[in-house]
Amino acid sequence: MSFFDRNRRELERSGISPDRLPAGQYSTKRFPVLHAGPIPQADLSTWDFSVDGLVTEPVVWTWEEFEAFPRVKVTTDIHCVTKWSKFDTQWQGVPVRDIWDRIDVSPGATHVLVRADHGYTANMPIEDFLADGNLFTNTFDGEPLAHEHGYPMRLIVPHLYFWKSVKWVRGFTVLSEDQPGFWEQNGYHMYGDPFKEQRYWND
Ligand SMILES: Nc1nc2c(c(=O)[nH]1)N[C@H]1C(S)=C(S)[C@@H](COP(=O)(O)O)O[C@H]1N2
Ligand SMILES: [Mo]
Repeated sequence: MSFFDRNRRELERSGISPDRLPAGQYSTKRFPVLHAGPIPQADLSTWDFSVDGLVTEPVVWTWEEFEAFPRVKVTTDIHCVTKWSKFDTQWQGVPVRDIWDRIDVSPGATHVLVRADHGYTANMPIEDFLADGNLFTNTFDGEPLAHEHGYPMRLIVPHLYFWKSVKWVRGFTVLSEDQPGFWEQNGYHMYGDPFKEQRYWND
């Protein structure tokens, strides 16, 4: 039996339905660290979060302003394109939907490009950006977010491959068409549904 088959059986034995594990994935209890480039140094006194593009007026929030927004808790599974999945991860943060409700989007908007420190970006349709369970979060499993996992804030979009869950997030640009982000320019799928195994351009 292959490693993947064994892993799937172990999952079932531990009481988690294997339906939750997308094809080609294995379950891990570890939390691997993956990113391109160095870990940004966060300075909360100069940190800001900006929204631009197809909005009637660009918005910039300071750390203090963002911190004041109401938070919710989410428990969810995450799926990385490098084949690990992690079950029942816990996050606390501001729902993306609530941030969206604070901005004034112009007609014709279809997609967003989420931006991070050091120029990392990830694209997605607005509908996916606003999905239930998506948060701008600064905790993981009840602890402050570690530097390597995105401190002071990351996005989580659990229903897409984890490269869309932008660490060190600094804002987003509202677009009238889809535009590839960092990995999407480098061979990863424009959408990235783990349950359809949309890993690379031709998947
Ligand atoms: N800013 C930024 N966010 C990023 C990345 C990155 O390189 N830069 N890598 C993505 C990829 S490919 C993955 S798999 C996840 C990994 O998150 P983790 O290190 O917390 O497991 O972060 C995503 N978010
Ligand atoms: Mo990744």
